[in-house]
Formats: sequence, C-alpha cells, structure tokens
Amino acid sequence: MKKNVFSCSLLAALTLIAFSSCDNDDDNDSGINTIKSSQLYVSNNSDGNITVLDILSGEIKTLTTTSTAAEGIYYDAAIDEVIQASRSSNQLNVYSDISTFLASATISATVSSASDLQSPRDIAVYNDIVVVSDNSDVDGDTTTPDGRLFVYTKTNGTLTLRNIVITDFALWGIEFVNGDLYAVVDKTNELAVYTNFTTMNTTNAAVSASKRIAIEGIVRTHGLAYDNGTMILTDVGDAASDSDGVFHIISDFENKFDTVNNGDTMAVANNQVRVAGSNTLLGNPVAAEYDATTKTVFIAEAANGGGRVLSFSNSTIGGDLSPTINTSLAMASSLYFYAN
Ligand SMILES: [Ca+2]
Ligand SMILES: [Ca+2]
Repeated sequence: MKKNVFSCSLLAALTLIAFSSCDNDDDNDSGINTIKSSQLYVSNNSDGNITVLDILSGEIKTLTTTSTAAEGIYYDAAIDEVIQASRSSNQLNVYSDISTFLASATISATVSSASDLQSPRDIAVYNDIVVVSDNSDVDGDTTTPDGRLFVYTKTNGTLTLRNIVITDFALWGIEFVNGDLYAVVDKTNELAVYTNFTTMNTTNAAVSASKRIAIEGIVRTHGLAYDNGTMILTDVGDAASDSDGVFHIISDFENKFDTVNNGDTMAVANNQVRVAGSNTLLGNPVAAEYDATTKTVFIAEAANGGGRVLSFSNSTIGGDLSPTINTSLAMASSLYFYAN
C-alpha cells in the first residue's frame, strides 16, 4: 500500500472546504457541505483490478477482481456498489459493499450481465439504465466507422440487455447530461449527442446522433467528463506518443454546445480552457472525471510512465499545469470520482 501520494495543495484545498464549513451552522443553510468522503475509483487494462484512492487520507486500496483487463467504472454511493466493464470477460460486473473491503481484498461480483460485449470502453448511468460504449467493428469492414451502445436495465439486482444502438462513428467516452447522452467521436476531434437517449432509443437500431460538432484544438478525443455545467474532453493526440496529451475544459457547456450548429466547430477562443505541456505528464489521457466544487480534473493516463492517475486542481486557469496527484497505475483506463 502506498501512502502520502497526494500533494499538500489538493489536501489543503479539500481541508479548507471541510474546515471552513465547520465555521458555519450545521444545518447547511449556508449551502456549504462538509466533505466527509472523497474517493476515486479506477480501472486498468494491466490486471483489471479496482483501485480506490481515498482523496482525504491518501490511502490506496487495490481490490483484486476476476477480470484481467477492465475499463468503464461507476460507483453508486446510495447502495455502495461499483459497476465495472470487464474487457477480459466482456460483461458488466457489479461489486457490492465496496467500502467494507480492506486495502488488499479479493472481491467477487455479486451480479454480472451476460457476456454480450466485444470491446467495452466507457459506461454511463442514468436512473436504472447503464449504457456501455463498445468500439469493436460492427459491419466487418474496419475502414468504415461504427460502434455500439449496449443499453442495460438494472433492476432488482439484475442487469438485463434492453437494446443495442449501432452508431455511425467509432466510440470511446460517453457521458449523460440529464437524459442526453454525449459521445466522443473517436479518431476525430468531434463530439456527438443523442438527445433523450434512453427514451428515444428503445429498440435495436442503427441511429445517427442528434448533432455532431468539432472541438477546435483537439486531434483525437477519447475521454469525456461532466459536472455541474462543465464538460471535459481529453485529447490523446498521436496514440504512439506518450507526451502529447491534452485536455480542454468547457464551462457553461450546454449553452456553448447549443450555439454551435450541427457540423460546425466550437472555437477555443472565448469557449475553452486548454491544459497541455511537459509539466502535465499527459500522453494518452483516455478517460477523465471532473469535480466542479474544487475545479479538479482527474485523468486516467494510459501511456506516460506506463500509466498514471493524475489530478489537476484549480484546473480552470489552464496552461502547462503540474499534476496535484500523480500515482503510477499500469495502463490506467477509466475512473469515477465521488465525494459527499
Ligand atoms: Ca466498420
Ligand atoms: Ca498521445
């Protein structure tokens, strides 16, 4: 177990929030909540385990799973369980009572979907719907872009495949904003949206996105994250380079996205904050999370140093930022941030 991996600045930032809120009434009328718990759940494609970084204490848990490679991950605090997409068994696995495990526990899935998937990447959850983006080729022609969104219903402890939506672009990161499903257009600098995704797409069908726009300044986007009005897109650049990664921060995201017409480009100027440079340790940032409260971007970096979990606090100033958290994790692939 590694400890003290978090730099003082993030801890100080979080501690400041915690302590400042102690000066206020306990009834939360001030709107400031004490952070009691803050964790980052991380998947990787090296051993498929679940790494849990406790942001407040610095403790790191490694929960050994039966997967040997894994990607999309989601934590449901209300029922204390993690959903993880296994790339070794091509299914969703649910792990219950996740907070009760010791730092080096071996855990077993309490619920699993059928092995419907072929190449799962990200997962996105909206109410009782779990969507998995799968980037395997659909039509037997690898020169034509396509992908699949597997839509599961999670009820009474079971995960049931409801329907499959075939996309006319390659998939990677996906993210719900209310009922709209945003998806990066892999191998491009584009972002797509399916409005009212779960209600408008209830059968097996090939469906084009409601809208697609280009994001200026990005080469090849991969990771997508949203919190409280701000969207993060990562850029892996040249996949063979472990030092050319970037991420962009788009505040007031919905208004800015709505302003750009279908097929047009969202300019960097007046719209986006760019984080890039040699200090960042970004090479292939394949997934992201965002905490709007502390303006912290969390990154699963798959290439630089063999793989890292990175965080950038006060990220909205942009530029060649140094990471606040920098923890080695071989082939880090996906992450989920939780705080309360
Ligand atoms: Ca194809
Ligand atoms: Ca790269």
